[in-house]
Amino acid sequence: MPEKINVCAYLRGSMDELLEKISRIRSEIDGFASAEKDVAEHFRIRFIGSSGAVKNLMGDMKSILPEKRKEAGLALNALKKYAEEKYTQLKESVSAAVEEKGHSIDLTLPGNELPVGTRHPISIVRNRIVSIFQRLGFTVAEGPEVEDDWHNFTALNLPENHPARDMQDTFYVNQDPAWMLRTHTSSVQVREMEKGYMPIRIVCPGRVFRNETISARAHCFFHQVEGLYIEEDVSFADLKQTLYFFVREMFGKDIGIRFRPSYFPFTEPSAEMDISCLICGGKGCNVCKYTGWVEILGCGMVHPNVLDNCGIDSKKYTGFAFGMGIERITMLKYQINDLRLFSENDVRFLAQFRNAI
Ligand code: 2NL
Repeated sequence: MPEKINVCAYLRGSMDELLEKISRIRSEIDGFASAEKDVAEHFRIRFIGSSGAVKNLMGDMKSILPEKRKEAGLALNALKKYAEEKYTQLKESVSAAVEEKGHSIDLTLPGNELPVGTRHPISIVRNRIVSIFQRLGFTVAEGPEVEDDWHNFTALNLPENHPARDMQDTFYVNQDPAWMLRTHTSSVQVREMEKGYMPIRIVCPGRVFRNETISARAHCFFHQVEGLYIEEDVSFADLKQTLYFFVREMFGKDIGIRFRPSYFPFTEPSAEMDISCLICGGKGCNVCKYTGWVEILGCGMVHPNVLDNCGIDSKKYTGFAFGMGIERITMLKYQINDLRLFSENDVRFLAQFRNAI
């Protein structure tokens, strides 16, 4: 019966075909060696996945003679196992290569934030003040925090019974009136004048000490920048222009200034400089106490007695000097209302100045 023979030949052909396909797939599997991540994935889709080559061959089973199905099934299962083992191998080689090359990082993930410190607002403002004066030709001078009476008081024309020397204001070392924590950085300027060079154009930033009860507006230490310029023919006009340049650089071009007559033992004449209130722009608020102006520094022409005390001929040379509290300027610039914040080192306060300039 030719028909039956034909059918058998067709089915025998199917078994041979299946075995041939299996062997072709095996050699294709053997060709996979790369340790690349996407090659392993490509392998999985090509052979193991739900529409992979092995699964496809399962569909061929229906054209296999029933008595041959067991053999075909075994061959297919062996192929499936072969492909899976190869896939495991490929994956392992991928992770080994990743370890070796150090490529296990997912570069698309956001980075881990590293805890970095911030500059203290007092340092930020001190650096700005100093650099403005450096651009005008001033250099920085520093000196000791423990001073003797001469450099802190006497040379600066502070008479023996001047209230500034009072035990209540000054921290004396072991109650000895000859030694103290400096009450201003003018003592550094005295030391500089005594060196005997000319001209003098310096700024002196530093920490100073006053014996005060700690509150929102007063502290037992604070920071100052003092400035001194001595040469022949230095005038009060030079002082005004220098300080006007400073405040415009520090607070912006729209700032208004005014000078009020004042008194300091070490300058004559003396003045205090106000700037227009940064908070209300001059309209009046509680920062400027409804005057539209806030005081930012004291200044004046160096008293001839101070020049003479430091070995400078007061008939030949004149000079101006000024002093400002860094805390005060910082509070105005960043609208800080309590002096104690500067020394508590609360990171929630300090971190706010991460991007300050
Ligand atoms: C203020 C006022 C001032 C000075 C400091 C000074 C220094 C020398 C000679 C003369 Cl060596 N004067 N310094 C002058 C006027 C005012 O400071 O309110 N400071 C926070």
